[in-house]
Amino acid sequence: MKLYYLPGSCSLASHIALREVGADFDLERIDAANKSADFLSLNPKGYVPALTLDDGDLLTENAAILQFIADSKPSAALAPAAGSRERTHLQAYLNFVATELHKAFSPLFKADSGEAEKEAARKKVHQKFDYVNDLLSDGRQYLMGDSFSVADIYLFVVANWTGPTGIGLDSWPNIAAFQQRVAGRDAVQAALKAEGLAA
Ligand SMILES: N[C@@H](CCC(=O)N[C@@H](CS)C(=O)NCC(=O)O)C(=O)O
Repeated sequence: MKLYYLPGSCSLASHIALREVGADFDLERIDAANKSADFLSLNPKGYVPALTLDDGDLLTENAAILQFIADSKPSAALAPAAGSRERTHLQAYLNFVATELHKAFSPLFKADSGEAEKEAARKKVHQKFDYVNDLLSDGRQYLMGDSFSVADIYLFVVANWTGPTGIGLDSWPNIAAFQQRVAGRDAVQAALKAEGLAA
């Protein structure tokens, strides 16, 4: 298996999940500003994460890759059983992080976003994080309760973007505590280190 990635981007979630399940994988960093013809012919979508499997198949889309990785090692318990009601809740969280939170941040990382667009993006990020902070206010450790899942990995990665965007986590103490909990995991530290991001 090989994971194509950009340091600290959403592909970090797939990277962490691979380490959580103890997968045997290679990493290849892409050059976002100058994507190689090889990468673009492999993945015409042109973005990461992209995971090539040993039989040559290519998986894309973080929410799908994360579930594939979780299902590759059920004993790691990173996702409820496929087909279960709980799995649908997990998919809802993955979808929320991907389409609401992740995409809310996008204008803040684009060089051509204007200040009005960035301000609207910050407002949206605040609304989404208010929701997550409220969710975590019932004392649960993770999105699904006390069971750590691939949705938490994705949330951790996106919440980390409050650092480089200057948003910070001061407004959301429950998310800040969640970040500390997830950051303490060996797989998370190993992935951050491998991407040159460890503190
Ligand atoms: N729909 C995709 C979006 C992936 C995505 O936004 N990837 C970003 C990094 S977080 C990327 O590769 N950006 C570089 C680019 O698009 O050139 C998914 O959920 O996996």
